[in-house]
Amino acid sequence: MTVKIHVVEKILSANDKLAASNRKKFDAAKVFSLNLMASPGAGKTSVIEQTMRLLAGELRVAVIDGDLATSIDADRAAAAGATAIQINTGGECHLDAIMVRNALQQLGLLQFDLLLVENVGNLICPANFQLGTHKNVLIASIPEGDDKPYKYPGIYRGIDTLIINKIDLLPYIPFQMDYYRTGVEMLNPGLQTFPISCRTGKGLDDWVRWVKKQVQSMKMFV
Ligand SMILES: Nc1nc2c(ncn2[C@@H]2O[C@H](COP(=O)(O)OP(=O)(O)OP(=O)(O)O)[C@@H](O)[C@H]2O)c(=O)[nH]1
Ligand SMILES: [Mg+2]
Repeated sequence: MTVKIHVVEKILSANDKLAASNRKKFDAAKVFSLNLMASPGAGKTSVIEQTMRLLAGELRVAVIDGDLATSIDADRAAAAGATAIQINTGGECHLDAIMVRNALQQLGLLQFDLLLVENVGNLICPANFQLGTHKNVLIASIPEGDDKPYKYPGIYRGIDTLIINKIDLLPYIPFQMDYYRTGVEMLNPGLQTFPISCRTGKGLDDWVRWVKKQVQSMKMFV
C-alpha cells in the first residue's frame, strides 16, 4: 500500500514539473492560456466556437483539443478560425502536462495571443493534472444538475474561473441556482463566474471581454 501511494505522488510531481515548464513557455511567448474542463457535453467546444465568433479575428488563437478518439472537436475549432491540434489520449480520461508539451512543439507559440486547451470531458481526472495554463476554467451546465459542486468538490476547489453554460434551459429544468452557488461558494469563495448561453449568446460578451483583458495584461506585464 505504502509503495503504491509513493508512486502516485511521484507521477503527480513529475507532471507538476512539466506543467511549470509549460507555463514558462507560455510566459516567454506572452500567450495567455486557459484549461477548459467540464463534463462530457457541457459545452467546451461550443464555448471555443462562440469565443472565436466574438473575437472576430482580433486575437490569434490556438486550440489544443483533448479527446479519447476522433478529431471532431479540433475540426470544429479549426472551422471557427483557430489553429487546432488534436490530442487523442487513447483512453486516458484527462490531458497531462506531457501531452500539452508535445502539442506545443508542433504549434509555434510565438504566432499566438491566446491558447485554449479543451480537456477530456470529465469532472474527476482533469482536476488532478495541472497543464501549466494560466487559468483553470470549469464549464458547468444547467442539465447536469445543481448538486455538482457537492458531488465533485475537487474540481470546484481547484478552478480560477467558472462558466455556467446553457442558462437558456433554466425554465425547463429544476435547477436551483441559489443551492448551486452556495455549494460553489463553500468550496471556492468569491470565484469569478460567468453565466452564459452558447445557444442565445447571453453572457458571452462579458466572458470575451474578460478573456481580452487577460490577454492584454499578459502582453503588458509578463
Ligand atoms: N441549449 C443549449 N445547448 C447547448 C449550449 N451550449 C452547447 N449546447 C449543446 O450541447 C451539446 C454539446 O456541446 P459541445 O460544445 O459539443 O460540448 P463539449 O463539452 O465540447 O462535449 P465533449 O467534447 O463531447 O465533452 C451540443 O448539442 C450543443 O449544441 C447552450 O448554451 N444551450
Ligand atoms: Mg468538445
